Amino acid sequence: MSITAFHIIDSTLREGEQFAHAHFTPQQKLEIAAALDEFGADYLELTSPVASPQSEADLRLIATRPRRFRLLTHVRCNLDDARLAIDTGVDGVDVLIATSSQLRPVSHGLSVDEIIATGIAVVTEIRGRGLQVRFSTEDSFRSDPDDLVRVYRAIDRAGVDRVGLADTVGVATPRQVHELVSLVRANVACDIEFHAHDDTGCAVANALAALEAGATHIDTTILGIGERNGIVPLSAMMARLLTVQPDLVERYRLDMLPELDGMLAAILGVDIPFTAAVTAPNAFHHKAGMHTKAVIADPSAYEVLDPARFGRQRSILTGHRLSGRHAIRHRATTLGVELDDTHLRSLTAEVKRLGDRAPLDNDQLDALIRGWATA
Ligand code: HCA
Ligand code: CU
Repeated sequence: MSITAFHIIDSTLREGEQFAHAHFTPQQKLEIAAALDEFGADYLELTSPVASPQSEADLRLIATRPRRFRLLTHVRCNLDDARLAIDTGVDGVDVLIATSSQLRPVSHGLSVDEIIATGIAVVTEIRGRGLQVRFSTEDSFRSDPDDLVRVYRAIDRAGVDRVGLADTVGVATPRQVHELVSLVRANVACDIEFHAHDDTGCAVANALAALEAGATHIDTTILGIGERNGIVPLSAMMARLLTVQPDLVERYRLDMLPELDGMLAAILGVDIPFTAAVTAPNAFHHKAGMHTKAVIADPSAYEVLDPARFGRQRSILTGHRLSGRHAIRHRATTLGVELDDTHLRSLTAEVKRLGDRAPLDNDQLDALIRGWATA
Protein backbone atom coordinates (compact mmCIF):
# COMPACT_ATOMS: atom_id res chain seq x y z
CA MET A 1 0.00 0.00 0.00
CA SER A 2 1.41 3.36 -0.88
CA ILE A 3 1.85 6.07 1.70
CA THR A 4 -0.20 9.13 0.83
CA ALA A 5 1.35 11.79 3.07
CA PHE A 6 4.54 12.32 5.00
CA HIS A 7 5.68 15.31 7.03
CA ILE A 8 8.57 15.61 9.42
CA ILE A 9 8.13 17.12 12.84
CA ASP A 10 11.70 17.52 13.99
CA SER A 11 11.91 17.57 17.76
CA THR A 12 15.68 17.93 18.21
CA LEU A 13 14.98 21.12 20.15
CA ARG A 14 12.35 19.47 22.40
CA GLU A 15 12.67 15.67 22.68
CA GLY A 16 16.36 16.10 21.81
CA GLU A 17 16.86 18.40 24.79
CA GLN A 18 15.85 15.43 26.93
CA PHE A 19 18.98 13.56 25.79
CA ALA A 20 21.41 13.12 28.68
CA HIS A 21 24.18 15.18 27.03
CA ALA A 22 22.06 17.96 25.55
CA HIS A 23 22.14 21.54 26.80
CA PHE A 24 21.76 23.90 23.85
CA THR A 25 22.74 27.55 24.02
CA PRO A 26 20.47 30.06 22.26
CA GLN A 27 23.08 30.36 19.49
CA GLN A 28 23.20 26.58 19.04
CA LYS A 29 19.40 26.44 18.87
CA LEU A 30 19.45 29.08 16.14
CA GLU A 31 22.11 27.12 14.21
CA ILE A 32 20.20 23.86 14.51
CA ALA A 33 16.94 25.53 13.47
CA ALA A 34 18.59 27.22 10.47
CA ALA A 35 20.17 23.96 9.30
CA LEU A 36 16.90 22.04 9.64
CA ASP A 37 15.15 24.82 7.74
CA GLU A 38 17.61 24.49 4.87
CA PHE A 39 17.19 20.72 4.95
CA GLY A 40 13.45 21.25 4.46
CA ALA A 41 12.02 20.04 7.78
CA ASP A 42 8.29 20.75 7.73
CA TYR A 43 7.88 21.52 11.43
CA LEU A 44 10.21 22.16 14.36
CA GLU A 45 9.03 21.40 17.88
CA LEU A 46 10.67 23.33 20.71
CA THR A 47 10.68 22.84 24.45
CA SER A 48 7.75 24.22 26.42
CA PRO A 49 8.04 27.87 27.49
CA VAL A 50 6.87 26.65 30.89
CA ALA A 51 10.07 24.58 31.32
CA SER A 52 12.36 27.50 32.27
CA PRO A 53 12.79 31.24 31.63
CA GLN A 54 15.57 30.59 29.10
CA SER A 55 13.42 28.02 27.28
CA GLU A 56 10.73 30.66 26.89
CA ALA A 57 13.22 33.29 25.73
CA ASP A 58 14.75 30.89 23.16
CA LEU A 59 11.34 29.99 21.80
CA ARG A 60 10.41 33.65 21.43
CA LEU A 61 13.77 34.34 19.77
CA ILE A 62 13.33 31.59 17.16
CA ALA A 63 9.75 32.79 16.57
CA THR A 64 11.12 36.17 15.46
CA ARG A 65 13.39 34.64 12.79
CA PRO A 66 12.36 34.12 9.15
CA ARG A 67 11.62 30.46 8.48
CA ARG A 68 9.99 28.06 6.08
CA PHE A 69 9.19 25.45 8.72
CA ARG A 70 6.22 25.82 11.04
CA LEU A 71 7.26 26.47 14.59
CA LEU A 72 5.63 24.40 17.31
CA THR A 73 6.03 24.15 21.01
CA HIS A 74 5.07 21.24 23.23
CA VAL A 75 3.07 21.68 26.42
CA ARG A 76 1.02 19.76 28.92
CA CYS A 77 -2.68 19.65 28.20
CA ASN A 78 -3.92 22.45 30.47
CA LEU A 79 -5.17 25.97 29.81
CA ASP A 80 -2.38 27.79 31.66
CA ASP A 81 0.38 26.08 29.64
CA ALA A 82 -1.57 26.49 26.41
CA ARG A 83 -2.13 30.23 26.96
CA LEU A 84 1.54 30.88 27.61
CA ALA A 85 2.47 28.86 24.49
CA ILE A 86 -0.01 30.75 22.29
CA ASP A 87 1.58 33.99 23.36
CA THR A 88 5.14 33.16 22.20
CA GLY A 89 4.72 33.68 18.46
CA VAL A 90 4.60 29.99 17.47
CA ASP A 91 2.53 28.69 14.55
CA GLY A 92 1.11 25.78 16.47
CA VAL A 93 0.95 24.04 19.82
CA ASP A 94 1.45 20.34 20.50
CA VAL A 95 -0.34 19.25 23.66
CA LEU A 96 -0.04 15.92 25.36
CA ILE A 97 -1.68 14.06 28.19
CA ALA A 98 -1.03 10.61 29.63
CA THR A 99 -3.73 8.01 29.03
CA SER A 100 -2.16 4.73 30.18
CA SER A 101 -3.05 3.17 33.51
CA GLN A 102 0.68 3.24 34.38
CA LEU A 103 1.08 6.97 33.80
CA ARG A 104 -2.33 8.43 34.61
CA PRO A 105 -2.09 8.15 38.41
CA VAL A 106 1.51 9.42 38.58
CA SER A 107 1.00 12.14 35.96
CA HIS A 108 -2.32 13.97 36.48
CA GLY A 109 -4.83 11.65 38.19
CA LEU A 110 -7.64 12.52 35.75
CA SER A 111 -10.32 10.09 34.57
CA VAL A 112 -10.89 9.49 30.85
CA ASP A 113 -13.94 11.81 30.92
CA GLU A 114 -11.87 14.51 32.59
CA ILE A 115 -9.11 14.04 29.98
CA ILE A 116 -11.70 14.57 27.24
CA ALA A 117 -13.14 17.69 28.89
CA THR A 118 -9.70 19.23 29.42
CA GLY A 119 -8.58 18.26 25.94
CA ILE A 120 -11.60 19.88 24.30
CA ALA A 121 -11.13 23.08 26.31
CA VAL A 122 -7.42 23.32 25.41
CA VAL A 123 -7.91 22.49 21.72
CA THR A 124 -10.75 25.02 21.47
CA GLU A 125 -8.65 27.72 23.11
CA ILE A 126 -5.67 27.20 20.79
CA ARG A 127 -7.78 26.98 17.65
CA GLY A 128 -9.75 30.02 18.76
CA ARG A 129 -6.51 31.99 18.72
CA GLY A 130 -5.86 30.93 15.12
CA LEU A 131 -3.02 28.48 15.80
CA GLN A 132 -2.58 24.88 14.71
CA VAL A 133 -3.10 22.35 17.45
CA ARG A 134 -2.08 18.76 17.93
CA PHE A 135 -3.41 16.58 20.75
CA SER A 136 -1.35 13.55 21.73
CA THR A 137 -1.84 10.75 24.21
CA GLU A 138 1.31 9.84 26.13
CA ASP A 139 2.06 6.11 26.42
CA SER A 140 -0.62 5.28 23.81
CA PHE A 141 0.52 1.68 23.47
CA ARG A 142 -0.09 0.84 27.12
CA SER A 143 -3.44 2.63 27.05
CA ASP A 144 -6.83 0.97 26.60
CA PRO A 145 -7.68 1.23 22.85
CA ASP A 146 -11.37 1.85 23.70
CA ASP A 147 -10.35 4.81 25.87
CA LEU A 148 -8.12 6.11 23.09
CA VAL A 149 -10.87 5.92 20.48
CA ARG A 150 -13.27 7.73 22.79
CA VAL A 151 -10.71 10.47 23.49
CA TYR A 152 -9.58 10.91 19.88
CA ARG A 153 -13.12 11.03 18.48
CA ALA A 154 -14.10 13.76 20.92
CA ILE A 155 -10.92 15.74 20.24
CA ASP A 156 -11.35 15.35 16.48
CA ARG A 157 -14.87 16.74 16.74
CA ALA A 158 -13.46 19.70 18.67
CA GLY A 159 -11.49 20.67 15.54
CA VAL A 160 -7.95 19.49 16.26
CA ASP A 161 -5.47 19.54 13.32
CA ARG A 162 -3.67 16.34 14.34
CA VAL A 163 -3.95 13.66 16.94
CA GLY A 164 -0.74 12.01 18.05
CA LEU A 165 0.11 8.51 19.20
CA ALA A 166 3.24 8.15 21.27
CA ASP A 167 5.18 4.96 21.96
CA THR A 168 6.66 6.70 24.98
CA VAL A 169 8.49 3.67 26.35
CA GLY A 170 9.46 2.08 23.02
CA VAL A 171 7.52 -1.10 23.69
CA ALA A 172 5.34 -1.33 20.56
CA THR A 173 5.97 -3.75 17.71
CA PRO A 174 5.40 -2.76 14.07
CA ARG A 175 2.29 -4.95 13.95
CA GLN A 176 0.82 -3.28 17.05
CA VAL A 177 1.58 0.14 15.62
CA HIS A 178 -0.14 -0.76 12.37
CA GLU A 179 -3.20 -2.02 14.22
CA LEU A 180 -3.57 0.94 16.56
CA VAL A 181 -2.93 3.59 13.91
CA SER A 182 -5.43 1.83 11.62
CA LEU A 183 -7.99 1.91 14.43
CA VAL A 184 -7.44 5.63 14.98
CA ARG A 185 -7.43 6.27 11.22
CA ALA A 186 -10.89 4.70 11.02
CA ASN A 187 -12.21 6.95 13.79
CA VAL A 188 -10.90 10.44 13.06
CA ALA A 189 -10.85 12.80 10.07
CA CYS A 190 -7.79 14.82 11.14
CA ASP A 191 -4.11 14.10 10.46
CA ILE A 192 -2.23 11.56 12.61
CA GLU A 193 1.22 12.02 14.13
CA PHE A 194 3.40 9.22 15.46
CA HIS A 195 6.20 9.47 18.01
CA ALA A 196 8.41 6.39 18.48
CA HIS A 197 11.01 5.72 21.16
CA ASP A 198 13.79 3.28 20.34
CA ASP A 199 14.18 1.28 23.58
CA THR A 200 13.76 -2.00 21.73
CA GLY A 201 15.33 -0.89 18.45
CA CYS A 202 12.04 -0.64 16.54
CA ALA A 203 11.53 3.12 16.24
CA VAL A 204 12.12 3.44 12.49
CA ALA A 205 10.25 0.23 11.66
CA ASN A 206 7.37 1.42 13.84
CA ALA A 207 7.32 4.81 12.12
CA LEU A 208 7.07 3.09 8.74
CA ALA A 209 4.25 0.87 10.02
CA ALA A 210 2.44 3.99 11.25
CA LEU A 211 2.74 5.67 7.84
CA GLU A 212 1.52 2.51 6.11
CA ALA A 213 -1.53 2.55 8.38
CA GLY A 214 -2.37 6.18 7.56
CA ALA A 215 -0.23 8.35 9.85
CA THR A 216 0.78 11.59 8.16
CA HIS A 217 3.43 13.10 10.46
CA ILE A 218 6.50 11.48 12.04
CA ASP A 219 8.54 12.90 14.90
CA THR A 220 12.30 12.74 14.35
CA THR A 221 15.43 14.18 15.90
CA ILE A 222 18.90 14.64 14.46
CA LEU A 223 20.93 11.52 15.43
CA GLY A 224 17.75 10.24 17.12
CA ILE A 225 18.60 11.98 20.38
CA GLY A 226 15.99 12.03 23.11
CA GLU A 227 15.01 10.66 26.49
CA ARG A 228 17.01 7.46 27.28
CA ASN A 229 18.34 6.11 23.93
CA GLY A 230 16.11 8.41 21.90
CA ILE A 231 13.60 8.33 19.07
CA VAL A 232 13.52 8.01 15.25
CA PRO A 233 16.77 9.42 13.78
CA LEU A 234 16.15 11.82 10.91
CA SER A 235 18.80 10.16 8.71
CA ALA A 236 17.46 6.66 9.24
CA MET A 237 13.89 7.77 8.52
CA MET A 238 15.03 9.32 5.24
CA ALA A 239 16.98 6.18 4.30
CA ARG A 240 13.98 3.99 5.14
CA LEU A 241 11.59 6.00 2.97
CA LEU A 242 14.06 6.43 0.12
CA THR A 243 14.10 2.67 -0.37
CA VAL A 244 10.34 2.26 0.09
CA GLN A 245 8.81 5.25 -1.67
CA PRO A 246 11.38 7.79 -2.87
CA ASP A 247 8.81 10.40 -3.92
CA LEU A 248 8.10 11.01 -0.21
CA VAL A 249 11.58 12.38 0.45
CA GLU A 250 12.36 14.12 -2.84
CA ARG A 251 11.72 17.55 -1.40
CA TYR A 252 14.32 17.25 1.37
CA ARG A 253 18.01 18.10 1.05
CA LEU A 254 19.24 14.56 1.73
CA ASP A 255 22.77 15.64 0.89
CA MET A 256 22.70 17.71 4.09
CA LEU A 257 22.22 14.74 6.42
CA PRO A 258 25.96 14.18 7.04
CA GLU A 259 26.34 17.86 7.83
CA LEU A 260 23.34 17.87 10.19
CA ASP A 261 24.49 14.77 12.08
CA GLY A 262 28.07 16.07 12.20
CA MET A 263 26.98 19.46 13.48
CA LEU A 264 24.87 17.98 16.27
CA ALA A 265 27.54 15.45 17.26
CA ALA A 266 30.06 18.31 17.56
CA ILE A 267 27.66 20.40 19.65
CA LEU A 268 27.00 17.44 21.96
CA GLY A 269 30.63 16.34 22.13
CA VAL A 270 29.80 12.82 20.94
CA ASP A 271 30.70 10.79 17.85
CA ILE A 272 28.16 9.93 15.18
CA PRO A 273 27.23 6.37 16.25
CA PHE A 274 28.95 3.69 14.12
CA THR A 275 25.49 2.15 13.67
CA ALA A 276 23.90 5.31 12.23
CA ALA A 277 22.16 4.87 8.89
CA VAL A 278 23.72 6.95 6.09
CA THR A 279 26.04 9.08 8.22
CA ALA A 280 28.10 6.53 10.18
CA PRO A 281 31.77 6.83 9.21
CA ASN A 282 31.65 3.33 7.71
CA ALA A 283 28.15 3.48 6.23
CA PHE A 284 29.53 3.11 2.68
CA HIS A 285 32.75 1.11 3.27
CA HIS A 286 33.00 -2.35 1.74
CA LYS A 287 35.49 -4.81 3.14
CA ALA A 288 35.26 -8.56 2.54
CA GLY A 289 36.58 -9.89 -0.78
CA MET A 290 33.22 -11.28 -1.88
CA HIS A 291 31.58 -7.90 -1.32
CA THR A 292 34.29 -5.75 -2.84
CA LYS A 293 34.48 -7.90 -5.98
CA ALA A 294 30.76 -7.46 -6.56
CA VAL A 295 30.64 -3.77 -5.66
CA ILE A 296 33.49 -2.98 -8.04
CA ALA A 297 31.49 -4.66 -10.81
CA ASP A 298 28.14 -3.15 -9.79
CA PRO A 299 27.66 -1.04 -6.63
CA SER A 300 24.00 -2.00 -6.36
CA ALA A 301 25.14 -5.56 -5.57
CA TYR A 302 25.65 -4.56 -1.93
CA GLU A 303 24.23 -1.04 -1.73
CA VAL A 304 20.55 -0.21 -1.49
CA LEU A 305 21.37 3.45 -0.95
CA ASP A 306 23.46 5.46 -3.38
CA PRO A 307 26.05 7.31 -1.26
CA ALA A 308 26.10 10.20 -3.75
CA ARG A 309 22.44 10.92 -2.93
CA PHE A 310 23.64 11.85 0.56
CA GLY A 311 26.79 13.67 -0.52
CA ARG A 312 28.92 10.68 0.51
CA GLN A 313 31.35 8.39 -1.30
CA ARG A 314 31.77 4.65 -1.24
CA SER A 315 35.15 3.23 -0.35
CA ILE A 316 36.70 -0.18 -0.71
CA LEU A 317 38.83 -1.32 2.23
CA THR A 318 41.67 -3.39 0.93
CA GLY A 319 44.61 -3.71 3.35
CA HIS A 320 43.39 -6.54 5.53
CA ARG A 321 43.20 -10.33 5.62
CA LEU A 322 39.65 -10.53 4.22
CA SER A 323 40.77 -8.67 1.12
CA GLY A 324 40.36 -10.20 -2.33
CA ARG A 325 42.35 -9.84 -5.52
CA HIS A 326 39.66 -7.80 -7.29
CA ALA A 327 39.88 -5.12 -4.62
CA ILE A 328 43.67 -5.15 -4.77
CA ARG A 329 43.66 -4.90 -8.55
CA HIS A 330 41.14 -2.05 -8.27
CA ARG A 331 43.44 -0.21 -5.88
CA ALA A 332 46.44 -0.87 -8.15
CA THR A 333 44.57 0.50 -11.16
CA THR A 334 43.69 3.61 -9.17
CA LEU A 335 47.42 4.05 -8.54
CA GLY A 336 48.19 3.51 -12.24
CA VAL A 337 49.86 0.16 -11.57
CA GLU A 338 49.23 -2.78 -13.92
CA LEU A 339 49.65 -6.28 -12.45
CA ASP A 340 49.53 -9.54 -14.34
CA ASP A 341 47.49 -12.39 -12.88
CA THR A 342 50.43 -14.20 -11.27
CA HIS A 343 51.67 -11.08 -9.57
CA LEU A 344 48.18 -10.17 -8.45
CA ARG A 345 47.69 -13.58 -6.81
CA SER A 346 51.05 -13.42 -5.06
CA LEU A 347 50.43 -9.87 -3.88
CA THR A 348 47.00 -10.84 -2.56
CA ALA A 349 48.56 -13.74 -0.64
CA GLU A 350 51.09 -11.35 0.87
CA VAL A 351 48.39 -8.84 1.91
CA LYS A 352 46.54 -11.68 3.64
CA ARG A 353 49.71 -12.92 5.35
CA LEU A 354 50.60 -9.45 6.60
CA GLY A 355 46.96 -8.69 7.37
CA ASP A 356 46.81 -11.72 9.67
CA ARG A 357 49.14 -9.82 12.00
CA ALA A 358 47.38 -6.45 11.71
CA PRO A 359 45.47 -4.46 9.09
CA LEU A 360 47.63 -2.41 6.72
CA ASP A 361 47.01 1.29 6.41
CA ASN A 362 46.65 2.86 2.96
CA ASP A 363 50.30 3.95 2.76
CA GLN A 364 51.57 0.45 3.62
CA LEU A 365 49.24 -1.12 1.09
CA ASP A 366 50.16 1.33 -1.65
CA ALA A 367 53.89 0.82 -1.02
CA LEU A 368 53.37 -2.93 -1.32
CA ILE A 369 51.46 -2.57 -4.59
CA ARG A 370 54.14 -0.30 -6.05
CA GLY A 371 56.80 -2.77 -4.95
CA TRP A 372 55.12 -5.52 -6.95
CA ALA A 373 54.83 -3.30 -9.99
CA THR A 374 58.57 -2.99 -10.21
CA ALA A 375 59.23 -6.60 -9.19
C1 HCA B 1 7.76 12.37 27.11
C2 HCA B 1 6.71 12.90 26.21
C3 HCA B 1 6.77 12.41 24.81
C4 HCA B 1 5.67 13.13 24.07
C5 HCA B 1 5.36 12.68 22.70
C6 HCA B 1 4.27 13.45 22.04
C7 HCA B 1 6.56 10.87 24.75
O1 HCA B 1 8.85 12.92 27.18
O2 HCA B 1 7.46 11.40 27.79
O3 HCA B 1 4.00 14.59 22.42
O4 HCA B 1 3.69 12.92 21.10
O5 HCA B 1 7.47 10.16 24.37
O6 HCA B 1 5.46 10.45 25.12
O7 HCA B 1 8.02 12.69 24.22
CU1 CU C 1 9.21 11.12 23.59
